[in-house]
Amino acid sequence: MMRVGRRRLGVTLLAVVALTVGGCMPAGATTQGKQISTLYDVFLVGGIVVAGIVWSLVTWSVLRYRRRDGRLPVQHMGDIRIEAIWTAIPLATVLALFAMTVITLNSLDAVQPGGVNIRVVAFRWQWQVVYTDAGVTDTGTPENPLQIVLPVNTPVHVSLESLDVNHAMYLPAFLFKRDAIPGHVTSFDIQITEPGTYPGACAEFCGVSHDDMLFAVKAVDMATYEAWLAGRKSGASAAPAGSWTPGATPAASPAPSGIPAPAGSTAP
Ligand SMILES: [Cu+2]
Repeated sequence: MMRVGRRRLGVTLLAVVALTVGGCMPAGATTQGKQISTLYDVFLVGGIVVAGIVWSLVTWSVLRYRRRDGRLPVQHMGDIRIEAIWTAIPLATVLALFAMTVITLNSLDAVQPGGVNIRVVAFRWQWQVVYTDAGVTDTGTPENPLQIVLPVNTPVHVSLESLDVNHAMYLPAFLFKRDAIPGHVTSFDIQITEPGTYPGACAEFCGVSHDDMLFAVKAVDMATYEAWLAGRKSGASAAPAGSWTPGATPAASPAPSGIPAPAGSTAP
């Protein structure tokens, strides 16, 4: 009876932990984000197991070997076997986590064949995207934040640059943040798995209007993306139906005056 009760308590605790972890940890809306999420989960579960072992042993030894009747418990000095165990287990744990991290990082940095290319340019205080395959450019404004339209289930090769100071491209739903550094092109791949609109922002304090640097990624299926891009080439509206900014007029926003367009862009 007692054993059934304990088992139920154990199952309930596990369910609570699983729900908490699931609720706190977004899965990532890209294949890369999902890999990062899996790595986070491994670290979190590993941390919970280690904390459980350490706290249990400390609590047990404090209670079991407390001073009783004014006398110290039997004192032990040096035990090679135990010392080897408490050195080997943490070492193996850290090495395993290190190996998994390296494997995940290499996988994240891998460039997939095919796909579409975009150049994202950060400047004080907006974003610009150049769809390099089509020669189409969009620039955000505070009133009309940039919306980067991308196809789902297709590798997207991103070249990220800055025209002035350090900015950072942050997309929480992708579990992704990358610095935009002046004079340095940062390249990475993303592959979005779910259609949807994902808000992003500059995550590097870059000056007085840093908070204007909002943008969004709108992920659509390939057919919609290609039709939209073809429409843009022939001068149609900038964003497909369902733009993320309520009330915003979908129109190609020109680069603000005084902001140099990146080399090769077709910004007006
Ligand atoms: Cu910025």
